[in-house]
Amino acid sequence: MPSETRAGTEPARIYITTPLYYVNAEPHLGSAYTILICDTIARFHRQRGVETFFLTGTDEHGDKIAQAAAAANETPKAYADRISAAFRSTWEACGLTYDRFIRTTDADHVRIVRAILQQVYDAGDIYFSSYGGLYCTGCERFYTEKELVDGKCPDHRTAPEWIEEENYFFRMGKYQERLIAALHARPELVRPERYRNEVLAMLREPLEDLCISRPKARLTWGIELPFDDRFVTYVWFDALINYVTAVRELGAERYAQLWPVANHFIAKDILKPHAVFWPTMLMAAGLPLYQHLNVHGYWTVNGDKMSKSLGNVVRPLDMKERYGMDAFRYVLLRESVFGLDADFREEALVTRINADLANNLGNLVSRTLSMQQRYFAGAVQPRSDPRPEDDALRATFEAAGVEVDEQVCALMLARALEAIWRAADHANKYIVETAPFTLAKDAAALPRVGTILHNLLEALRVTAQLAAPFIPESCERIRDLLNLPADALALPGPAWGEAFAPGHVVQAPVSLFPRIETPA
Ligand code: ME8
Repeated sequence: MPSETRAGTEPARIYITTPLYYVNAEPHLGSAYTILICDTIARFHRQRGVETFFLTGTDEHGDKIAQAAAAANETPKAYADRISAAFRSTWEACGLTYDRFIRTTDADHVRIVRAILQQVYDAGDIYFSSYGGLYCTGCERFYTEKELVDGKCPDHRTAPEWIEEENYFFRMGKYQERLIAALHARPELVRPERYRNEVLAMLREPLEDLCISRPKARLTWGIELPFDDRFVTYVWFDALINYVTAVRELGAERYAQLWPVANHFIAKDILKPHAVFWPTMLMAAGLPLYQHLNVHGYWTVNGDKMSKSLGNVVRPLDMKERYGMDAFRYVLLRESVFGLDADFREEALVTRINADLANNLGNLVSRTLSMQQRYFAGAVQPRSDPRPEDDALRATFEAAGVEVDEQVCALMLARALEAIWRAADHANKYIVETAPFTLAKDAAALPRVGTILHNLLEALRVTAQLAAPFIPESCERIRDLLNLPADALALPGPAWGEAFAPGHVVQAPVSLFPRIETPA
């Protein structure tokens, strides 16, 4: 999804990935947020006829998982099977439209990791050496003294252990200059810009080689190195390769088409592996770089870091049950700016649902359909005698369409939603200004009432079309209420005024977004 993309010139394809979530925790607000962004962007492109491939899955090897399995009294495989299945069933219940759910224990992935390791080893970019260093088990990586804060891992706030052992190393340092050059040649390789700047700042220090093995004496839960069976692969060298595995398995032609349009979505916590380890690994394997690494911020809950110990973990299925999936999607996408941190508060969510979904969009649907029912038994009337206010309404929706395209391509999903809701707001004001409920008292004015309602049905159709990637279920219900065929929300679709033939019957309203009453 190049940002230079504009309406009408979308790329013919896009490959979208979430991180592969560790199976040491169940799905939560954070993992849900990234996959919801990906799902929205995948739906957006699909709706415009762009071929999309959307990947998610689970990261299952390494110390962290082996320890979580031991704590749960299970074998690592049985444990990974169980939690991976929980991710899959949660995402399915959330209606997410990924094309493959990959597991790092999948046979095709293991085969491709081993093939790439062998290739990089044969090319001389992996060597054997002894190394002593400060190792954080939480991060599964060695830290330099400089990276520690008060002698502790900045993420886990625990003191790393000194570990000395023989291991295999990837000559990552060799690729430092090439990586810097790539970041300069392609400024949008890592975006938004603040994260590109962070990566460039990391690269001002000499880039050390990367330890990519763990001796089996310490860890057996991993992919065995193809050139030394006494070692397993470091979990990041294994997991990152999933992005290639998934499209290689589609055959040479689709791989060649999809890999160059790879768009990874992650949060800032895993910037270094994705912006430094991964591109240098790709260079060593002789593969092109991804198109964009899209980095979003971190969610807190009521101002606190989300954690099991604080008991403030927000679960997507609880939110779905309490408010409906679309409402949860809407609020996460509307209340965050891509790249910046955001804070989740349930009261703010309720306020948003009531204001934007129940009042604004919900009212527009119910007022329009109930008048259509009351005055014309649901039958659409011809549009006649257009007035300036009718043209203004159409122009607002046309402009919203252009803005949605631009904002989604620039990852500004909240701004895209704002544009749609501004248009819906205009439609509500159009009802007040044109006052069809007053005009309808005069039989001679009924043709004008028919025209106004026809315009409002168009407003509903276009709102559903534009909002479909964000709140898909509700937009399908609107389409259904309008009695339009299954493909009616695809873009570009018919021009304004041409979607409803006179005599077409629409349904009576239902409440799409009930108001949420909060205890006084
Ligand atoms: O890092 N706010 O997996 P992980 C926003 N297995 N996003 C959040 C979040 C929060 N509070 N918490 C988590 C791993 N995320 C590796 C990835 S990829 C080859 C391997 C989301 O389960 C966000 O996408 O710790 C973040 O980058 C990811 O979960 C980390 O997931």
